[in-house]
Amino acid sequence: MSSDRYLLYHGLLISTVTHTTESLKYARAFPVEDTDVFVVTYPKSGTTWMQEILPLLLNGGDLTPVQSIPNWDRVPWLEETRVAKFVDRFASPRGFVTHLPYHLMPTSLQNSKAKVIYVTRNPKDVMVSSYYFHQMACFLDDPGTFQEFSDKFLKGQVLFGKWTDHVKSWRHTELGDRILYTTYEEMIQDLPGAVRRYSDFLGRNLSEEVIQKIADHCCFDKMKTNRMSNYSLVPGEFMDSSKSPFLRKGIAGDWKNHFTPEQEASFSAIIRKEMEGEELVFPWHSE
Ligand code: PPS
Repeated sequence: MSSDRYLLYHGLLISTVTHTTESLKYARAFPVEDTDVFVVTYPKSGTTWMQEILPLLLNGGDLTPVQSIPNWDRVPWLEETRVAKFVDRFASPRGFVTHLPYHLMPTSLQNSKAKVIYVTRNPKDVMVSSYYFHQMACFLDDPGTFQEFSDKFLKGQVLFGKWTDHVKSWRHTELGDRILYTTYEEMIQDLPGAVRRYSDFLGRNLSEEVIQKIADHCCFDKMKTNRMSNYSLVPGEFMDSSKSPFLRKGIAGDWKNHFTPEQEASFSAIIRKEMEGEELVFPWHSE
């Protein structure tokens, strides 16, 4: 592993291209406002998708921000360096994304009234998506073979550590009804239904017409051609989309095109063992 590409923060590997020790400290000390909304994801679980959906939920379906502001400034990552530069000018209600585990979130979150939407995705699809992302993101180490990357993924030697630790950390919070759990697969299956659930959770009370407008705008094909969301604004020296586009396939179950039956069995057995006792039921369990 190339040491200048990553820093270690509480045992988690984090990219130095967008984070510093200071930005991570900043996130921890961040003064959360009661109206803030945090979308939390393990990487490659639907972050960019929610950066499209959330502003539309918060502004009642006005497409202006998603057509004029890049996703990373529209709904910034709490832990990245950029956020400190413009957060003072950010109008409430503010939307953030973060890949942080619960215990590294701002200490002010707990006593605020801020809300959290936690998005989970089938770890096998997360791994596949991340494998391609490592091929196109020039600031990350080459993933090696699929098997090598899968081994690293299961050991947590990847960005933001182990998938299982992340998911578990967010199941044991003191946030009560201020956290909503959703999945990438729920969005794939019924995007208008998912958007309606998020709208109700955030108390937005949006009409069916607006819900449908948001869902229509946030479909994969529209986002793929939205220059503010498809990462085409990022210079080729950082992301080489000829190797793999950032918005790659946008489906559930692509793992079936990549895992051998043996790889699938051993991957699933490890995840199942680490999730023992959690009694979580995810859409992909019935596959
Ligand atoms: S990151 O790097 O953590 O911000 O990546 P993240 O945005 O979480 O995940 C990228 C994957 O999400 C897919 N995506 C979508 N799928 C379906 N519909 C929509 N609208 C959508 N937007 C993003 C994206 O294609 C990546 O998944 P894969 O499987 O690689 O296609």
